[in-house]
Amino acid sequence: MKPVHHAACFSSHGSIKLSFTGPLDGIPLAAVLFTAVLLGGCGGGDGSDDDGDGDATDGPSAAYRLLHQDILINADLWRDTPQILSASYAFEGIIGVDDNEEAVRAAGGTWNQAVCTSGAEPDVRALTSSPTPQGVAATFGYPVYENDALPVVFSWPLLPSTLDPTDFRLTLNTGERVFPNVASISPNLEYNERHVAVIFGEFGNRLPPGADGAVYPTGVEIVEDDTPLMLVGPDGPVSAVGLTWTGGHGYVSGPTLVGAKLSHLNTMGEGAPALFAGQLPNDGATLYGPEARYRLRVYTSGGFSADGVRSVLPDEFSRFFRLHVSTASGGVEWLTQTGVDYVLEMGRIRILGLADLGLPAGTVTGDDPPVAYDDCYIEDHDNYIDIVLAGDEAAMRRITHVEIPADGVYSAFYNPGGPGNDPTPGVTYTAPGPADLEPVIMALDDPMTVTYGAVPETHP
Ligand SMILES: [Ca+2]
Ligand SMILES: [Ca+2]
Ligand SMILES: [Ca+2]
Ligand SMILES: [Ca+2]
Repeated sequence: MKPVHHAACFSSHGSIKLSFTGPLDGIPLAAVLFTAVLLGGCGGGDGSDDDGDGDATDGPSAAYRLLHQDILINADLWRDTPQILSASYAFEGIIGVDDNEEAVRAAGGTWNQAVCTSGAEPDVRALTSSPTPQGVAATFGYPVYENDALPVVFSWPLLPSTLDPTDFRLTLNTGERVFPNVASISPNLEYNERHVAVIFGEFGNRLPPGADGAVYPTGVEIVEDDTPLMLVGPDGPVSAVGLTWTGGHGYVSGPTLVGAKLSHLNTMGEGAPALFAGQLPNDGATLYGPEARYRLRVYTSGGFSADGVRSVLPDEFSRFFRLHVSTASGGVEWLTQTGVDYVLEMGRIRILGLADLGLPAGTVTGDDPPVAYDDCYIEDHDNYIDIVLAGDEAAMRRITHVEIPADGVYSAFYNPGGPGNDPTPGVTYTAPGPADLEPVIMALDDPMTVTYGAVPETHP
């Protein structure tokens, strides 16, 4: 994980409602928000010393509080009703580890071999998916040490200020009930995302179900705490208390698709607070220009990576995916390649590539070498990938499914507990995801999104 510096202080007292009446660009909003935070001033008015060292006198880190303001812009609704779409025990013991190979391997993580085209040293995120305790403190509020992970994937965006570890009661196969140590919207933190609560805690081990001594979660329930978890639907916030999920074990079966939604490409809500915008902008318009007209966003049950560590690259559509189109005669045509005009009876479809990953190739930031699509590429490692399309709307309406064949010439996806490209012999890593065929939700007429927001009050 890239280091996140505590550059901002933020008063949690008071907020004003914003009503969004016109087109909004997420990037300027992020800049405005960041300015507002700075104007809000620093100081221990809430009794926390905000030094982020995680001692008992600290509240959650300032960065965490900045991230958990209630702002949703053009966030997708993935179903008609509030639901948990998945909550699989993801991976074990690798969250909160010092960023060196020895420590990561000792914790059961992995450390990739990676060579940058530029000759530069790889960012540590290109080498391991294990974040440091300090990195966890920035995005989850407090440091944790060798914790396990579980993403709770919702059908509607959540109201970040209501998200706490006390919202999630897990039942283990032993009958024990546990709560996580921390919870965050990270890494699904753009204003048009925020559907996933990632929780870290002590949930189990890597032994398979049925083995002597195996410990793993069998279910998750949203329970009522002082700030009941809220999801935001078409009529505003609703309580998530009582929602449940059972099953799912990352060492038995890897991540899958839980949604695929086709929309007119719209960058409203792209972006995040500046502290967290290292891989932004990463939208289809930024990567592919004005030809990019449609966004087929896939939503996943866990992190998606070719090996658990390495980023998915914007030019890797055909490595992982194909699209199903229903033809006028009732048959199925597969769209498998980027940069090809598929000419159907009802018009043309061209797959430009993938987005919501990282920056476009060639981008230069500071003293870093230009971004390249290689082993050292860093994406946002969240639960969304966009398949960016050009062509005719009538043809788009014939897209029925996104498929992950995960076989033959197609690679499977691993969550961040996967083996990497140089696994430690004898260590159990998470399993690859299965073949998957996800029906496409048509959102060309009704975009099925919500916007809801408040920003910290400024003090003139
Ligand atoms: Ca809560
Ligand atoms: Ca993203
Ligand atoms: Ca994005
Ligand atoms: Ca993403």
